[in-house]
Amino acid sequence: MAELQNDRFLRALLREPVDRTPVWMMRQAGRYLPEYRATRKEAGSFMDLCRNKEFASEVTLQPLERFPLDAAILFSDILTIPDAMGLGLRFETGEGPVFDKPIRSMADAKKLYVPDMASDLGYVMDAVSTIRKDLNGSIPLIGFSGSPWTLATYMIEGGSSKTFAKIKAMMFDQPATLHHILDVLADSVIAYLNAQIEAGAQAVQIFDTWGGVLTPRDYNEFSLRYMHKIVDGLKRENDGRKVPVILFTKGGGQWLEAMADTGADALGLDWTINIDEARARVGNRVALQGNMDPCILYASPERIREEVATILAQYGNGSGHVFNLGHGIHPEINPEHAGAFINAVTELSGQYHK
Ligand code: 1CP
Repeated sequence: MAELQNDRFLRALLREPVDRTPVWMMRQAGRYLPEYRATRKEAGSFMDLCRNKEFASEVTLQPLERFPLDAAILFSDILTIPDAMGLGLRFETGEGPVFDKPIRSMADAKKLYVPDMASDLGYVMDAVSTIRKDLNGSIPLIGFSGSPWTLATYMIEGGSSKTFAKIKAMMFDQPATLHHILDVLADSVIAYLNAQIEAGAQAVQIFDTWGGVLTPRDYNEFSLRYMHKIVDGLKRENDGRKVPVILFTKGGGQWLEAMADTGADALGLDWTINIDEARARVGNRVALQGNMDPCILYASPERIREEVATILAQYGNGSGHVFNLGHGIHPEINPEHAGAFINAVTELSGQYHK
């Protein structure tokens, strides 16, 4: 495999020296881009977009044509795993994801199985290898998965939730059922991410979007424990290069030390913690990714640049920082504001790496 032209993202995740702070945006391919909306229309539905490797590659590359990003992320979704388990996934317009066959009992849970990566999820691996080919050695490709806890919220609630009433009732009243579900999911995520790595993903991120709704005790028992199992089961090197693992728990700022104990290479931060404090707490154990409030992108380009400067100064000198938003970019954001953010990072960060 040819050398990467730009590997500062992978180097920063491993806390190796870089010339400037690398940057990418969660949800960088998506609805805020008119070209994405056009391709999605052409594809028909969101899942049709994910299942077609040419379309998936096209939308992955769209933000790279606009902005000098240091990483690409596979265009897919975290819900591909429960979909492959036969739960009947639909994306309703304006309503988000819906599962026709949610998991509510031990009898339902016992029917779950680890999907076959080739026959059930081969389309994701085809997208990974197509994107790698189309990137042509320019920047690294990130693979991803949801955390078992986050996937289970959708599978048990039957879709998005604000209260997490059903999964929490199961957690309190039928913990053995929930543990069974989480265990099958952890094994599925290990197989899924290893298959993405073998297909060409050069780093992987675990999205624990809903871990932050748990008490510290429940976070340890129902989310972190399974992410630890995943990190232990991942292939950490491929094609002669380390494959860094990023763990992102939204709302997880209070648990960084425990998250670092999993052996992940980097932790994703949302905007509810100061990055200098996070750095002081984790020391040299992990790199940090984040953590600008995505709502700053509604402000003026000048204000966006100021915020970038503040976060860069807070992190301070040296490698180990990947600049990102603290969560995904919102669909209403003006792409020019996203550009102002990315340019600010590329222009202002060199001084911290002399
Ligand atoms: O076009 C559309 O209408 C679909 C919108 C959309 C997009 C663009 C969905 C449905 N998924 C995606 C792509 C996606 N999802 C990516 C790749 C694109 C990129 O990052 O550039 C990734 C990494 C995800 C991950 C994902 N999906 C997460 C974890 C990250 C996060 O934002 O917290 C979650 C929670 C989902 C579930 C999901 N899929 C889609 C929607 C609208 C949702 C969220 C539903 C909810 O809020 O509960």
